[in-house]
Amino acid sequence: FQLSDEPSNKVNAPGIDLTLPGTPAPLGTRHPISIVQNKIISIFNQLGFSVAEGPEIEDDFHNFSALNLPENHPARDMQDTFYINHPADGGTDWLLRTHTSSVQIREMLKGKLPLRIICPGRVYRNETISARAHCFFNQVEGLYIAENVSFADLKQTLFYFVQELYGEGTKVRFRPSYFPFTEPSAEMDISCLICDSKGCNVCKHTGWVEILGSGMVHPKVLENFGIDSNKYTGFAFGMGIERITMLKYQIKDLRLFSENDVRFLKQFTSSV
Ligand code: 2U9
Repeated sequence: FQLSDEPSNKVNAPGIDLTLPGTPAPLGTRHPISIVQNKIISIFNQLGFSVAEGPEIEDDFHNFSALNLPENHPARDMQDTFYINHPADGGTDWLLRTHTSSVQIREMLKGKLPLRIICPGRVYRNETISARAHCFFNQVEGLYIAENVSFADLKQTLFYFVQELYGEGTKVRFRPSYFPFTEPSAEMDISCLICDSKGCNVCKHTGWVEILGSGMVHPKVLENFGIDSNKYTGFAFGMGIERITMLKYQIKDLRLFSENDVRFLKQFTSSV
């Protein structure tokens, strides 16, 4: 190898100008759902929650029965399940998970307590596609089981989450609700960020928008796994990431998330 002071012929060739800037490499951007999912994960990481993942194709036990939703329970109808029956499987009723609670069930089956996890992932429901509904969407569900976990812990955890995600000063309120897997159950609203609670279409002129469901884990769910519900208690929550993202960025149509139109996608930037 020899160093040469002579510039190469190519560099000197006519029409070549080394002072011109290079061709810019097109940079991709993260999908808004990924941006918000990463943000949610990092907030709950600060609170000691770790991420758990599981399969999208599930069986009846992990998606329903283990969650206090026995066969013929009317609440099963609420979820419009996609079933997959393949004769080669010897009649096993496979289904596409309708929530990521099935992942929490898999973690509970490992038998280690305390448990403090969040489960992000895609879920499926047989719904007609519109601006407000889709047959697949993304959820983050959370579960915390330990000794002395109270409803006050649930409220403070979700309050902190909202301050981090939507900004300090965002108000929250809890309304009583019903889920088969939690008792008591509550839905949480935040003060409307679109109109500063003055009243608009998004909050239907109430000043509040619902963002998640939550509750204390039903003792029956704990007992299903041999957990002593007198010694251990827990709280759980679930939210749709699309909904959270639509509120954060004022996106009006759910279908934009799955159409892959770059004019939409390139508007989002993130540090994570
Ligand atoms: C276990 C025990 C309890 C998870 C929960 C909700 C309330 C809830 C919905 C929000 C909007 C689903 O995406 S959505 O349609 N979820 O309201 N989810 S409590 O409860 C659990 C989970 C696992 C073992």
